[in-house]
Amino acid sequence: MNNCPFKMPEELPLLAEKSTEYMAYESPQPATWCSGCGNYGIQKALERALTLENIKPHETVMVFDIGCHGNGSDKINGNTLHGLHGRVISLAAGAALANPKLKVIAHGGDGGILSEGVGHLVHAVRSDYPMLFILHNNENYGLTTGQASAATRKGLPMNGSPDGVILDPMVACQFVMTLHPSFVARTFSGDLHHMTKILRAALNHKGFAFVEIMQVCPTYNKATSPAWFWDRVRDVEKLPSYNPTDWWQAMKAVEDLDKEIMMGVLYKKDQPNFLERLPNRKDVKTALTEEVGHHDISALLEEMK
Ligand SMILES: Cc1ncc(C[n+]2csc(CCOP(=O)(O)OP(=O)(O)O)c2C)c(N)n1
Repeated sequence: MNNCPFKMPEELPLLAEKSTEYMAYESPQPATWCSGCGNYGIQKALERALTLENIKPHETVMVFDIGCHGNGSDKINGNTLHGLHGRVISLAAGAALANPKLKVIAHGGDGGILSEGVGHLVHAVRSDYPMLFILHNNENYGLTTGQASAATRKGLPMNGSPDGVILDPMVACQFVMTLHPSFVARTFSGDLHHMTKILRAALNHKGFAFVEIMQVCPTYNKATSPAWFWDRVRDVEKLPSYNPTDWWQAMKAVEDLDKEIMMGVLYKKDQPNFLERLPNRKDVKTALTEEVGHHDISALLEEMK
């Protein structure tokens, strides 16, 4: 068992040179998460990934769902906003389609995204909207104090289900794989280096990049801990014959969340994204936001009287 697995991140020297830019994402707001919460690392990894990809705060739109992770909206500098619980993907997709020149990043929890807003996830994957979506999977509804979500492990006593959860958990990556996505990745909130690498890959994907971050929740999720994850996570990049363009191989890799948890870019394919497929946007160089004009409709309104 590896309780304190220190890894020297290979981006560190590069990041040191970029320290001023890295600081551009720092917000003056104090963090309000519990001690040991995975959200600290996730936010830091995102700041690092954006900096290393030379994306400036003003070039981003970061949309947060309602939840513990959503409290990150004022803890990072950039164009940030909060949506309705479970509906973050549709809000972010609107921004991504209106102005594809911005880097749109949506954050959601397993509670809101795998239940209330699951329909939005389904159609965002099918549509291949040009955006990054980060699933903060702490396997419970954190902000409302630890109720079972669709991702909570079977048998675990939770607030609201003290005798233990009676259903099998939904495996988020497996569910997304069935929708024939263009990018699926999984990483772990305890591994800043791996999260940064995966978020960088996702930021470079032109369609809907689905990134699940297995997130420790020391307050409400007693099933997993950093040590529990370190014992189980396996990087597919280190497997001799892993091919992330092989849908069947990815389907098999994603299913186990108990013994060997596969991490990395699990599946990707290149295809025209939603905007590239739209016939009426073909060869259009401007963004919708640049095409907004003022139109006088008073005559039309008069006609309708
Ligand atoms: C439509 C709607 N349903 C429920 C709520 C109450 N609510 C707010 S946050 C939250 C829990 C969020 O859990 P999750 O999405 O997993 O995010 P986490 O807090 O774990 O990061 C709930 C149930 C709400 N605000 N709106």
